[in-house]
Amino acid sequence: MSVLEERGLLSGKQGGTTGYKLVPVEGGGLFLCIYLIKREAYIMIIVMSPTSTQDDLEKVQQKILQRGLQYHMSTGESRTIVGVIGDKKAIANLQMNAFSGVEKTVRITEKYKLVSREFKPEDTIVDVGGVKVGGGHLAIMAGPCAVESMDQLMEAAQCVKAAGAQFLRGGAFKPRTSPYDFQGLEEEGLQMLRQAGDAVGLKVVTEIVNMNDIGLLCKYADVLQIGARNMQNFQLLKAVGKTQMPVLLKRGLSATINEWLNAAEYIISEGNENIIFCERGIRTYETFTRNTLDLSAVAAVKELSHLPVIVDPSHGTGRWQMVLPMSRAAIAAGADGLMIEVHPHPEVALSDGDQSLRPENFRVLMDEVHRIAQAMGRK
Ligand SMILES: [Mn+2]
Repeated sequence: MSVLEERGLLSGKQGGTTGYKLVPVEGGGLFLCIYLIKREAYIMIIVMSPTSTQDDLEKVQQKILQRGLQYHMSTGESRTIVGVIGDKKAIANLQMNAFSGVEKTVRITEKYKLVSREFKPEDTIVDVGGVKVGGGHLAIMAGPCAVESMDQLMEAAQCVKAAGAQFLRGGAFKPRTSPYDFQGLEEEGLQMLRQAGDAVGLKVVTEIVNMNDIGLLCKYADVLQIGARNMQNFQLLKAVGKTQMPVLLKRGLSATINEWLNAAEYIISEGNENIIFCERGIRTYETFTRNTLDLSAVAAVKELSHLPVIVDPSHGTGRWQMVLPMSRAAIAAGADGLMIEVHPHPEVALSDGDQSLRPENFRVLMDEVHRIAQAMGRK
């Protein structure tokens, strides 16, 4: 039990909207983040410098109390942290940076808090059964748009594994634009995915479209994908947030970066921080490409959040010819990985054949992407 719990200041709940979290800091020590995110609550973190004195600290504490605010203390090995909680205006007027011994203050002003880099400065690495996503690791997810048959899936799985991918993607539940399009093989498709993934040694990524299917999906998948059309299905977001399953959160067709980060906040606020963002293109006036792949979103998310972000240039462009160049660009822009549609025979694919790579082209892609990653010092 921590000091905070002993004093009855906080419940020791990890995750959720009220609690605390210890984050290791480079060079040793721990950074304590306290979060009491009730409606209208406002938080500022004061980081004391390693050379600050007890007198400095007492002056800071006095000032906070004088203004009618509360504080919570954390004394780490190398840093003392003061978490200030209370009225927004009163906190804004504290002007703590002027105080002796204060290294910096961090205000968490955005609506999204737990996903923000202010809350957690270090990159989050999502561990998918031993395969790491984020923190410099390169995650490649590849496979057909939809699971069609065991033969098709095995052929795809073998080829993407041989080329160096770690994840097999494939849709068993397909939320299609038209109700007359192929809707997926459902549980039979999930079984095939698991079987193919296990046979060649790949983790399985597949989409969840209905919160009632969570039990079923958790049984077969390693990563739950929330598709673009469900990015603001808040009930579904909360439901996956109640699990500890890694979640691949695609950006909505017309979602702003702020809305996307808030969608992730729905998941993390339920206690699941295993979230991977996936940029998959947004709708613009351009019609040559299926969507406009927004690679600037990669840089933005990296700045605003500690969570990993990967890129899907297949849906982002809708044209197989553009998948390789945009994959190179995505990795160069700092993406933590790629999601690529690969089909052994794109000409007979039941969905998204136009944007699916043939195995030989996927091999070229993997080779080039690895060379770019290497040049950038990635793992
Ligand atoms: Mn697709």
